[in-house]
Amino acid sequence: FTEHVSEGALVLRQFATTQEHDLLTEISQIIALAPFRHMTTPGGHSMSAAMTCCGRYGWVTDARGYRYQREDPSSGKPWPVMPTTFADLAQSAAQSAGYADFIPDSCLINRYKAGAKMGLHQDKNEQDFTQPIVSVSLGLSQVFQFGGLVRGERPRNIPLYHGDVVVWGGPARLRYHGVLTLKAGEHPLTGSCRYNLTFRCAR
Ligand code: MD5
Ligand code: FE
Repeated sequence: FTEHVSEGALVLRQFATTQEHDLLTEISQIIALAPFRHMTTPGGHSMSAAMTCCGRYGWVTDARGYRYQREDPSSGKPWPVMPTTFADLAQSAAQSAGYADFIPDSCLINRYKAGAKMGLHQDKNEQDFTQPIVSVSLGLSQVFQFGGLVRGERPRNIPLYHGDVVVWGGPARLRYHGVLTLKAGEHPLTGSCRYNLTFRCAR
């Protein structure tokens, strides 16, 4: 079932549950090649969410700034290939939301453990803001904050559950957003964490 959160933002509840085991198996294969790591912001803070990537471009942050790059900075090697199950899921979700020509070239995988959060920010390191972003939530639920186009606007809180897929496009594409601190819990498939897959067209 779908929920319209705002103009351009569509929550597809349970859209990814049929592929849940495949998605988690693919994550374990990706992290064998490109392990989760806590990257550093340009301001010198360690991010509380652990991250890795797959696809042609990976999103990275370090003292030099935020950017996309072809190589995993931890290994110097290209990021793992984006699995077909990932790309197919992202494309079919985008298609359901009216973005028939979305071809993600990047997938950021965030792992949140109890206490981890992501402060309000905009995703603006991509070249083409007419392309949507697709996010897939797996494991523990976490409260998503959906803000406005300026940081000062009070965000709405939207809980995201295992299997939920969100398509952020059009006027929602550049909205401020974040996730509140993950509460401790246990999920039968992911244990004590939440994973989020963020599919983007970087170039
Ligand atoms: C997460 N990740 O739950 C979120 C899901 C990130 C990030 O924010 O940058 O890694 S992506 C949510 C998103 C993306 C683009 C636009 C909007 C939300 N929005 O308009 O609210 O780990
Ligand atoms: Fe974001």
